[in-house]
Amino acid sequence: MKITAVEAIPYAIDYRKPLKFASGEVRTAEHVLVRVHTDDGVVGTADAPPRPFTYGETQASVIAAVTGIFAPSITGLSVLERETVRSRLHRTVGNPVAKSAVDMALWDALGRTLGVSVSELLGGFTDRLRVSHMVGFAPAEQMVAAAEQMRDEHGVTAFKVKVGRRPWKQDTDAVRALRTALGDDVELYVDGNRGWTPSEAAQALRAMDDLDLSMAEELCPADDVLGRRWLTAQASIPQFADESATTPAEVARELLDGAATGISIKTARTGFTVSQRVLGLCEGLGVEVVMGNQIDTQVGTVATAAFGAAHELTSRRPAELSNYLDMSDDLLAEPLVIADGHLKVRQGPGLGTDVDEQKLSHYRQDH
Ligand code: MUC
Ligand code: MG
Repeated sequence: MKITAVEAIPYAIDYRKPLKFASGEVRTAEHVLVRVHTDDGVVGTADAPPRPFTYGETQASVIAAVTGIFAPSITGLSVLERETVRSRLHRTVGNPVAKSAVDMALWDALGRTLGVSVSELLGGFTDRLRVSHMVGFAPAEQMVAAAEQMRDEHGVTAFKVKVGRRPWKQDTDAVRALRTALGDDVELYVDGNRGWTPSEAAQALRAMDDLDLSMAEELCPADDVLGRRWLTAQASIPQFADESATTPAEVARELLDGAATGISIKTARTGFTVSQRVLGLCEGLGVEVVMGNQIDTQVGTVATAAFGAAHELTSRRPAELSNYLDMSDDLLAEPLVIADGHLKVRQGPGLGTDVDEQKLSHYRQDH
């Protein structure tokens, strides 16, 4: 059960359709596959999707943190010593994506060692999640077509629409076109990725007041301290914090400041160990959560689904699990399936993230 090595393998897979949003765009998944090896011959796997525009990490910085700092500090520990691993990882500030991949690979190794699924180890609440799809920037008719395709091919009826462009009317027109085309029964919500000022966000929300949005995410930056409080105080729908709430302390600050009324949990940046702390905090404060998507591959999506399905609160809202469908290829040996608007959690042992080794050797960039 002892950790003998931690590998960080860079790879790149193109998107067929890039995802564009207010803080950036992703054309290629330039990620790092993290593998934790144990002395029993067990290998735990997780994906690290660096997002320089959100957390400052890059593929190179993830590899440097994992191999240069984290691997030496946890080698020799047992896979059961998760809290010691967490404490050692958190001696280093920042690097949330690198830390999370090590944490999730460790949980995968633990599940494989014990012969049980990670979702059951975490809580085992349900075996499937309703899926929400993120619709990126494009002309309104293309955004409508993308949503209709997801509905028709996969039965998805919940959509997060990217907003935050200037002038804001192009976004509110696109959301209106989606509501008109998809009808009243689909769930629609918006994510601004910090693109607007608080006053632009207030105007845009007023312009969409009749569109029955279920929530709005990160419309303006957390650094607009009073502006965000002002916006949240007047909003008629919950204001979710995403990239402004990446640690339990940031979550506490955003909520107690009145700057947000809901929290997006992303396993890609808080792993399983810290995501459970964020979840407990939200539950204690009586705050809703959504399982977010860090533009995840199938390996990352498996982790989000395992965590989301493990707990009651995380399985209430549709989880953002479908954007891997826009990739040209993936690493999982057995692809995920979204049907009737739901994704079933992988059965164990571990996370069930068995990687296709031929694909990995094709896409890896270190040889
Ligand atoms: C989201 O919810 O913001 C965009 C950047 C990122 O890291 O995640 C996405 C989606
Ligand atoms: Mg977001």
